[in-house]
Amino acid sequence: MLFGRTDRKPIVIPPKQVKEWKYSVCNYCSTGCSIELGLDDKGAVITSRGHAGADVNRGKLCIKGLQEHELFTSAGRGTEPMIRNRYQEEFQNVSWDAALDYTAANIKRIQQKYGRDSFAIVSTGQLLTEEFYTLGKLTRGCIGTNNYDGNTTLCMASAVSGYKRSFGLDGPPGCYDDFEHTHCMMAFGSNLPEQHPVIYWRLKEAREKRKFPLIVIDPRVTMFAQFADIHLPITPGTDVVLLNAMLYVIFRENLQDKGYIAAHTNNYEELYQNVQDYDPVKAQHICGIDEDTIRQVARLYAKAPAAMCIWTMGINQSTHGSDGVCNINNLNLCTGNIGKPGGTSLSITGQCNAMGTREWSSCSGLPGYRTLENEQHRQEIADFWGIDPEFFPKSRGLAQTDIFPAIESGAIKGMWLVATNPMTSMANTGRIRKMMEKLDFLVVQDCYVDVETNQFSHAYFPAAVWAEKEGCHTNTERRVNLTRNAVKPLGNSKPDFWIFNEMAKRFPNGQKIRFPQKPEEVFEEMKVLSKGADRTLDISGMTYDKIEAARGIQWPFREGTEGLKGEPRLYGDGKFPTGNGRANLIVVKFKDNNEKPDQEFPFWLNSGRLVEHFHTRTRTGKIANGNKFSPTPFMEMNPDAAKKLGFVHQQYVRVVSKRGDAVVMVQLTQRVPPNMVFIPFHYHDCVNRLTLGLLDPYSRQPAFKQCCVKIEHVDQTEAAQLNLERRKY
Ligand SMILES: Nc1nc2c(c(=O)[nH]1)N[C@H]1C(S)=C(S)[C@@H](COP(=O)(O)OP(=O)(O)OC[C@H]3O[C@@H](n4cnc5c(=O)[nH]c(N)nc54)[C@H](O)[C@@H]3O)O[C@H]1N2
Ligand SMILES: Nc1nc2c(c(=O)[nH]1)N[C@H]1C(S)=C(S)[C@@H](COP(=O)(O)OP(=O)(O)OC[C@H]3O[C@@H](n4cnc5c(=O)[nH]c(N)nc54)[C@H](O)[C@@H]3O)O[C@H]1N2
Ligand code: SF4
Ligand SMILES: [Mo]
Repeated sequence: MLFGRTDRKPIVIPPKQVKEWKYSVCNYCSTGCSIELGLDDKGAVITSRGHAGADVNRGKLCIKGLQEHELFTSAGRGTEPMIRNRYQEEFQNVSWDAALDYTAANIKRIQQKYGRDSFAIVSTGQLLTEEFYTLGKLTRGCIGTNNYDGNTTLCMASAVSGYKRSFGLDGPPGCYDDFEHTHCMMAFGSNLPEQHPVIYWRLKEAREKRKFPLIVIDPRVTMFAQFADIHLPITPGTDVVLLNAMLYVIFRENLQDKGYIAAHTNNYEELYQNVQDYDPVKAQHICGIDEDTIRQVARLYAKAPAAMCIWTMGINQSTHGSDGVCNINNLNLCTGNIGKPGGTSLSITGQCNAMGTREWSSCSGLPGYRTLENEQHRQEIADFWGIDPEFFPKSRGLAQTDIFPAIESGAIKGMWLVATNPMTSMANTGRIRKMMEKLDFLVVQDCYVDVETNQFSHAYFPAAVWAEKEGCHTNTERRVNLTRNAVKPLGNSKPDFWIFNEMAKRFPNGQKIRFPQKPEEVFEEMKVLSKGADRTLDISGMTYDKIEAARGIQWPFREGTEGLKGEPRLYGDGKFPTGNGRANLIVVKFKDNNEKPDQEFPFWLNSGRLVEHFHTRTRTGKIANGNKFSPTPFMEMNPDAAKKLGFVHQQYVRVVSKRGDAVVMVQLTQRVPPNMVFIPFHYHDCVNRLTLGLLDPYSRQPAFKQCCVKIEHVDQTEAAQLNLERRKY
């Protein structure tokens, strides 16, 4: 009874009398699938389908996209603004004006008493780009706090930082079409078939046409690893060592692209010297991949006419995240594999619009990849918005992972959380809870009133979701795509865009800066700011209608461009925005700084995702069958390790780290090695009670995937009871 479905319902295929189809883009992962929403004659969304004419997904959707139309009326949606004086009191439903006034007054009170930066704003990768730009205007231009960041620090920050260090600018240089041209692919720390199923389908199709080697680097035998030609079960956190050892072999055997290196890179000598310390004979003992395999893979990669790397969280979420990205770029620069068809570094982005926030939200700088450190950029934006440039800080403030500790130390007193759920998604949630409790004032803006962070809030703003709104997303391959407004926001919930506009009216600069009433007008503003021959992120040739007609357009797409096709790749001309036009080869050294298994805590704790769930399950936990595939928090464990400790399949256990404990059900599988366990991070009060989250020094991204634990027996009846209690969906 405890495992599996509790309320069985017969499968009923609903009659689907669609009157109209509305164009949209999936709001989960960054693959960027085009979805058509089917509306009945009363205007209700009753079904969805993948858009057959979209280049990205060509009619396909994964399980999450197929069920996404059920979101609009799913359980737990927030429909009324609410406020309270203390976080343990009862909430009161109030009007939007009252909730906004109350929040604005608290922001001002805190800023006046403790300084502007004492109020923090933490956002997300899941709003529409026009909303990000508007939030940036509000935060940078009106509220004026420098402690403004997004959950992309938990996600893509290392990729951003690595791109900037290597190429001078953020932005993935490759695209999905590269699969059609490559002769060798290395995939680092990505479980593509589960986490980006439609990108995987594109890759699979390309490999069926033209067999090329796929090398998957992952400590687990993931689904992706099972489909690979070569699987490298790397020791956690040591990808940089493998890459340095590959470069050692490539230089030793003269396989590098000398012409490309000479014409288009800086710092080759230093890189060459550094990798001399990473002879595979030595490196194999650190990264766990034997010396012959390292040589074989290095030769395969360097000799391929075009070779590419993709990567996701196995690289980014590491104390060497930014360095790992730079080292992937080093490999590609040294083999002449940047900006050519099939030869590239392509970060697979996480959230649907993590790219949009990087481009336009002003989280780490100013709109359109401008920086706070650059005086000219500050002036340009101040002039465009009509405010004094002195209102802007002259360098970036804290990242999300530094904002939370600043609550602990007393520097930050108030916070606005927009579309993120740190009580479940940040490392060491026991500590995060204390920080949340310490806040003088917290406002939570989320589509779901039952989101865990709301337990600690003083004000709650019910947000509209997905196609209740209108605007753009940018996907992994820089493709800007459009969601048309299909339905009205549920109840009294409002688009995030509207909420930001209304909040702006409550600050003096909100009178000076223009806040357009329609997302499309905001897009026009962004186009103006994106224009310029020296700007890579140029969207000035796009319009909503063109985007919809093309089913998404890749940037750069400059004003006057004929047709509907943007640039598929960046840096094809070998010119990089670094100052002297050359890419930087970055010296990467391995520091052995992770918490590692020892006698007391003998297992590596790894964490990640499942295909049927998205993040903290505020959405997928409540719709269709998603929750029925994995109803119980579980842990993958190797059968040999379990046998030694006397655990059997489907037994509950307590997992303990130096931070806390979590009760999970054991799933015995050879997917993980005997010294590792893996727990999906979707469940509240689960894996992030255990994680350490050491930070990458450049990107401030947490190493969610490396720490150590021990495993203990628990009373089965008690554990089952606990599990029932926390199953709210
Ligand atoms: N179904 C579903 N899809 C999603 C999401 C979701 O929640 N659900 N979330 C989206 C988001 S925001 C993101 S960021 C992406 C994440 O997409 P992925 O990064 O593909 O997913 P994860 O499962 O987090 O991690 C990938 C792999 O990294 C491996 N790994 C751990 N440590 C190391 C290491 O040291 N080196 C290497 N090479 N690998 C390591 C893990 O074993 C794991 O299999 O997925 C996106 N897509
Ligand atoms: N242990 C471990 N922890 C991890 C990871 C891991 O691999 N392991 N991965 C990390 C990564 S890569 C990520 S990206 C983070 C994700 O962490 P979070 O961002 O905290 O997770 P989500 O559940 O996506 O939270 C998004 C919230 O936004 C709400 N929402 C959705 N759409 C809208 C909207 O349009 N408007 C508003 N206002 N709200 C909306 C949702 O209901 C949800 O509550 O987790 C990180 N945490
Ligand atoms: S692959 Fe990603 S974008 Fe496509 S339907 Fe699935 S979750 Fe949505
Ligand atoms: Mo992510």
